Amino acid sequence: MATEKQDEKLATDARLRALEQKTAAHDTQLADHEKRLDTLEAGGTTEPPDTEQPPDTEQPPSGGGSGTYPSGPNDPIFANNTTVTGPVKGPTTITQKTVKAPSGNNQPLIYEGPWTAKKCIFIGREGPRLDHAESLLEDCYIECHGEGSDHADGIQGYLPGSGARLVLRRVRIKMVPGQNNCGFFMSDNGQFDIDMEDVLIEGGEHCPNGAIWMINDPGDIGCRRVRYKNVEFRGCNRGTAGLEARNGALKAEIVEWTNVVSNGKQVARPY
Ligand SMILES: [Ca+2]
Repeated sequence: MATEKQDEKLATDARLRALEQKTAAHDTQLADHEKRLDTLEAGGTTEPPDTEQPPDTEQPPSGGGSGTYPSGPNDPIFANNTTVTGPVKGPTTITQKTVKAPSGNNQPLIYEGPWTAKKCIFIGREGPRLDHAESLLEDCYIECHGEGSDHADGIQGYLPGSGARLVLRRVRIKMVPGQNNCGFFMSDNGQFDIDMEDVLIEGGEHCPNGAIWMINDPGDIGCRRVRYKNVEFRGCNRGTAGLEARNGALKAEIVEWTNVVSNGKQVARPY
């Protein structure tokens, strides 16, 4: 069971990571400026500095994604849902629930797996959390936006070394403007096994770590296995559809790569 202290540590760790990323970006910019200054002082000319890519402001039309995920919170499949106040703690199975966090609460809307959610809506500051064993989202809509000092994720994986597995079938994740981190964030050496079919993750332009982040570093393997079938990412700006192995880290095993779309374009299987 997570304690408040553990939760505080998660929030602190997330803030530290965000600051480290900002610091690294500033170091790169500073080095670039120094190099240009050296060149100018030596009588040379320089190109204008690299500018960051502007965020995506338009949502491109579906570029071949499945289209079989829920259309939104008003999709008829949710017509008989009953509302519950989160967070929901597992192990548990919930069906036809609309889970909302109480005011002021930024706990994951469902966590302490294994958990299963079918025909559910999750709306709040922090989406479902993958931690233990195998969890399933089927016919679900998730909408998140962070507040205050949050680092909100549509779905996050957190439990170092857990090796937990998450299966998504017909799931739509929407990040709306706020204090967000990422649409789908697997990190902290969770070594997760991710299986997605008929999934849309959008709102990456509202997240500093994009629509999906499953980037592996040595000693920090967020994802060890992935299956993508009919998945679409909008505003994705990290790795190849979220995947990257940096500095010789383990490459995630790709079980299947079918119809992977990022910002309206097919993404080729990287290896
Ligand atoms: Ca988070």
